[in-house]
Amino acid sequence: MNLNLALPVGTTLDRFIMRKQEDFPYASGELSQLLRDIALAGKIVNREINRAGLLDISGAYGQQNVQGEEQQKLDVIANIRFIRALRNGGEVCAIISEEEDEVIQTGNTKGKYIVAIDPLDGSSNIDVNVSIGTIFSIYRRKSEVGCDGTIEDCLQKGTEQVAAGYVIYGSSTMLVYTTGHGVNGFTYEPSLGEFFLSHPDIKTPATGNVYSCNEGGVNSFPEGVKQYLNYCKDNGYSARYIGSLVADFHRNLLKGGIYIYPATAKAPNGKLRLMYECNSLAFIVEQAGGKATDGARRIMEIDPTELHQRSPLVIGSPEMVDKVQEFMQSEVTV
Ligand code: P6P
Repeated sequence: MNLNLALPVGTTLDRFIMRKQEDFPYASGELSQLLRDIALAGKIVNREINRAGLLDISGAYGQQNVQGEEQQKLDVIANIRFIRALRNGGEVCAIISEEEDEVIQTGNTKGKYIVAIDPLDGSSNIDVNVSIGTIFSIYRRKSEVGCDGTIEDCLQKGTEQVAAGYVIYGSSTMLVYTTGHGVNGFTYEPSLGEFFLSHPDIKTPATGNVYSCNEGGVNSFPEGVKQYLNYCKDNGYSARYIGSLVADFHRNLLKGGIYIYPATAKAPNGKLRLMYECNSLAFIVEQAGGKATDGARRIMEIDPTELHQRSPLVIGSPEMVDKVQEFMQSEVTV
């Protein structure tokens, strides 16, 4: 199988998916169709975001989500759009969404896949025109087809992911995803309604000099994280924190760097969600040569027990993640 067949920049997403499927003679096309369904929803959400300032769809929705966070109108719209695309696509039997308390059964009992999704992460940035993103993971169901997805189908370790990706709605809109054979980035051309391969076979630099962390909570950070942040300052690193995970992650993925959201007094288990933020980005970063831990354990080895459980996250260039771990371990031995 020529998995590393390099397709030229400018290849459309559709053609890329089709050619990659040819590398798997037994692939029956469902995962390919599922990726297309996600791309379609990303195009629709992109259009809504770009019009938000003109229509009354920005700002708060007036309700809170399962996390107790103020839902933004575009959060709700994105959630509806992705659920509808996945339901209509027919490949997904159940969905975990940041915006929904419980598992969403799509009614596609023959669907082979589960999707865990944050439909619009960083949405508090919508009104101030900062990049935001959709983050997703795809798992194969463990239960037999023919019935609803089960909680066991949904609570799978990150190592069980068959695909993961994100859509970043920024100065340009990009879809970046992996199916376990490298990471590829596609840039959206709205005038043509197509995603085109623009970042083939993304590899993250082994190290970098950018650290992304909200140091407002530093007084309650673990000692090892505090020491690592001081190490960054002593070595003249640059602090870059957009407050939008997908934006910080994407920059660090391409240029090298590290994103840290540790356990804090306000978020004793970290703020970010394991199933549709940490695992998704961990799969991508590992496929690009990077690392993702909770400060000690590999993110993708964590056994989930709750749909919306949180985890501390240390993710990015492998040498930088290792350095954090060094400080965290020395904290333990002190
Ligand atoms: P804080 C957005 O709410 C988010 O989930 C990530 O996108 C972002 O990196 C983080 O939380 C920001 O959290 O506590 O720094 O405002």
